[in-house]
Amino acid sequence: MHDHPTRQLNFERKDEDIMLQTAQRLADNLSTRRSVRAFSSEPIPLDVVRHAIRAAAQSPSGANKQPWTFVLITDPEIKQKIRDAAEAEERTFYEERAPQRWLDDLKPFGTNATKPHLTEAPALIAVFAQNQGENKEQHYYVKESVGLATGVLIATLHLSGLATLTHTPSPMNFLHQVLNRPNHERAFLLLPVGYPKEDCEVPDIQRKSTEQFLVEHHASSTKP
Ligand code: IYR
Repeated sequence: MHDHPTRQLNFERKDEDIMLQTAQRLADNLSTRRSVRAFSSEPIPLDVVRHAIRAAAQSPSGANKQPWTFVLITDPEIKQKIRDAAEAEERTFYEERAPQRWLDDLKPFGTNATKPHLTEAPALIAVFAQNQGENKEQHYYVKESVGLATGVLIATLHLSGLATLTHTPSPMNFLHQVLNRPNHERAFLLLPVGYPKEDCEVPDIQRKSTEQFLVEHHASSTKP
């Protein structure tokens, strides 16, 4: 007996061959995900985005507080306001604030203060983290929780056939003002969403190989 209410877990047990096939296919598919900076302005099915946001909101969170808000924007006027404010911030970043080492690290991406994707992409999702609840309830592991949800969002959008850019203009407080968010929220990430422009090119960069990021420990009798 528990001292808290419980209910039956809804869990589907799968055959091992299906498990392996599923994991392999998802990993292969996700290996084609790239951050896209050149978007077609072709409209996208917004219900796909809404389902992806719903998928994101199923992520685990500290004490199940679900400390996230997703703002979906297609209004061209709001996109323009966001672009203007983001570009103003980025100009000071590229011209004044960024240390040379950071600018050097960004060279392979060819980024600069001009952010056409913010008006060209048909949709923007602004992700907000709730520092605390609406009525000042305590929230826990807020950045971790919102980061997890954002990962699920990006993966779901990709697997559904939409490209994204993980964009973190810094500082991003302008999003709070432009989108008129309440005090307990702060901007976490801005995600342009859409189809890539025809003949879209991406930086020629590589991902690490599995042995570079996976460390395993097993009982010595366990053979790989
Ligand atoms: N926020 C700037 C700079 C920038 C920083 C990192 I770390 C990136 O991975 C990419 C860009 C910009 O958006 O241009």
